Order: sequence, then structure tokens, then C-alpha cells
Amino acid sequence: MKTINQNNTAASGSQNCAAHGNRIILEKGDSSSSEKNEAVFSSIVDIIEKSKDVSASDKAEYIKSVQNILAKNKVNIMLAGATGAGKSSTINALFNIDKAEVGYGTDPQTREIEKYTFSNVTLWDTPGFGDSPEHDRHTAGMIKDLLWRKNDEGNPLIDLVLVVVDGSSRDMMSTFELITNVIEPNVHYRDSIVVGINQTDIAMKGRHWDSENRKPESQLIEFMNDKIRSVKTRISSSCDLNVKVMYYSATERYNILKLLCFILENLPDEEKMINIAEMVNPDKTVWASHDEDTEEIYAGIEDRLQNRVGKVVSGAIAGARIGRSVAKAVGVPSLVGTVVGGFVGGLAGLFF
Ligand SMILES: Nc1nc2c(ncn2[C@@H]2O[C@H](COP(=O)(O)OP(=O)(O)O)[C@@H](O)[C@H]2O)c(=O)[nH]1
Ligand SMILES: [Mg+2]
Repeated sequence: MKTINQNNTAASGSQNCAAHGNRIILEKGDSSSSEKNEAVFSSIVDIIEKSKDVSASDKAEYIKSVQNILAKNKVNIMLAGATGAGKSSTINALFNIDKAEVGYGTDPQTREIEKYTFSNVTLWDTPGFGDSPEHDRHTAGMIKDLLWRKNDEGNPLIDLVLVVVDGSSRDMMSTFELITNVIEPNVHYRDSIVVGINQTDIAMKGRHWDSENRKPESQLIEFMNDKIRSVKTRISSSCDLNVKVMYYSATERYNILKLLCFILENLPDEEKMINIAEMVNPDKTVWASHDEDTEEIYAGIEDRLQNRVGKVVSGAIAGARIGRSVAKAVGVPSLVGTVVGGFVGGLAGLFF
């Protein structure tokens, strides 16, 4: 693989332009440019640090082994949708990362997949769709290649596809074409497609948006629910796909938690929820405004997450030489309980 340094002032941080076959992929960010959520992990360190009868080097080794197990998975999410729908803004709202450039990528000459890697989470931000037949063919080729790509284990690389739709636009044709002609024939995990209708705040030209509380009024809610129904009807009438559809506003920070829930719920592997949980935006204000049913959805995810982390931590204790000595000193149930409580509690603490 040939790597060329790019002199591109539009981007912050490290950036490489790599050729994959005849496709160009712009790589941004690395593990050093983003921090994991401290709240999520600090309790693991805490309980182990406090345990008696365990040497400092054994403690350090155990902390590392638990972290390694929790971090062994890699998550790959593809973002797709029209230029200006809000893909970059959505990345910025959800994740604890260097800013994705809003408005960048509108130049037809620089249509590339932008790849953001943050620890074990990778986002593949694909170029806009629906600008011209020529560009669409090029973009469709890139999306298809990506959907067929395999990871190191030989499994499909992309775990989930997030299609971002501009809720203020009446024309949804390009989105339907993208889903039915490009994504549907090539996607591996058919239940892992989330359609996020963005820009709820201006969907009715700004009417019925309560900007003080960053929430839609009832007329706008009705309008958005109609949109959800029409997207679902339209897609199910032309192909056999069970897409999950919700609405939000990336820049107004409305329903970002619900969007996160939709992503977590629809990942093909529950364990990968943990990787995403570690990387979410630590800015509490991002998560504050959401629909009433969101906390219920979140609670369901929390249960599954808790279950999963418990199993992972128990596995680490059973498997590690050091783990056994720590487990003996601290007690397995208390260790698992604290780690899980800290992990899930730390995550919930970010949101509520
Ligand atoms: N009012 C409003 N504007 C938004 C929202 N999301 C994105 N935008 C704006 O739409 C434009 C395009 O957004 P961008 O994230 O660059 O879209 P992309 O081309 O899909 O990556 C920018 O000017 C954003 O500020 C939203 O939820 N509400
Ligand atoms: Mg963009």
C-alpha cells in the first residue's frame, strides 16, 4: 500500500491519502488523537488499586489484561448519504474525536472516503450521493468495495451502515436509490442499517422547533413521524430490508442519545457496544435533549451491556494468572460487580 503525505489545510491532525486499488481513501486521526472516556474505565483501576495482598506490578498487569480483553474488538461504521445531509456534523456530535470538517467534501474534485480511526472504532465517511450520475457511479463503486471488504479474520469489515438523510429536503429519491441500488445488493449484515433523518430543527423551515429546549413541538413530531413512515414504506416496497429509522438534529444536539441507542442496538455483535461506549462524546450537553422513550431504550441496552461486560470480566479473571491472585484478594463477585458497575455507571453518568 502506497502512502502519500497530503498537504491539505482543511484537515486537522495527521492525514494520509492511501490508494486502495483505484479508490482513494483519506485517513484521519489515530489512537493518540482521541481519549477514551476516563469515567468508563476508572473504576477498574480503582478497585484493583485498592486491593491488599497484591503487588504493584501484578495490579498493573491485571489492569492491562482486563483492558485488553475489553478492547479486543474492532468496530467499523460506514456513513452514507447526500452531501450536506450532515454526516460530518453527526460524527462530531457522537464521538470524542478531532472535529470532522463540516462542509468539507462538497468539492466534486475531492470525493474520497474519509476514514477516521479512534482507538478500536473506525468511521468510514463516504462521499455524498445524488449530485450527478457520473459522481454517483464513482461513489457507488467506492461504497460497494467497502461493503465487500473483509477484516483480518476474514469477516465482513463493516458492522453497521448509518444513512444520514436531510430532513429538511423534500427530495428523497437519491437516498432511496442509494439504499435500494447500492447498499441493499452489497450489505452483509442486513439488519444493521440505520437511517437517521437529520436536521429535524429545520424540517418545517424552522417552524414548530422549540429552540430554547432544543426539542420539536407536537406538529413537528407528527411531521417527522410521517417521514419515518414514508421512508420505511418506500424501502420495503422496493426491497426486502428491515431498516431502522429515527430522527435527530446533529447541530442542535437533539436525539443524539437516541441515535447512539439505534447504533448500539443494531450492531451485529453485542461485545462491540463496549468499544463504541468508550469513545462517545464526554460533553454531557450533547446527550441532554431527547425523546421520552429514549431512556427506556437506553435501559435495555444498559442491561445487555452489563451482562456482556460481566462475562468479559469474569473471563479475564478465569483466564489470567494475575487475575486469579487479584480475584482471590478482592473476591470475584465484588470485582466483577465493581467493574461492571463502574463501566455501565460511568457511561450512564455521561448521559443522565
Ligand atoms: N440546522 C441544522 N443544520 C445542520 C444540521 N446538521 C448539519 N447541518 C448543517 O448542514 C451543513 C452540512 O453539514 P455536514 O455535516 O458538512 O454534511 P455532510 O456533507 O453530510 O458531511 C453544515 O452547514 C451544517 O452546519 C442540523 O441538524 N441542523
Ligand atoms: Mg462531510
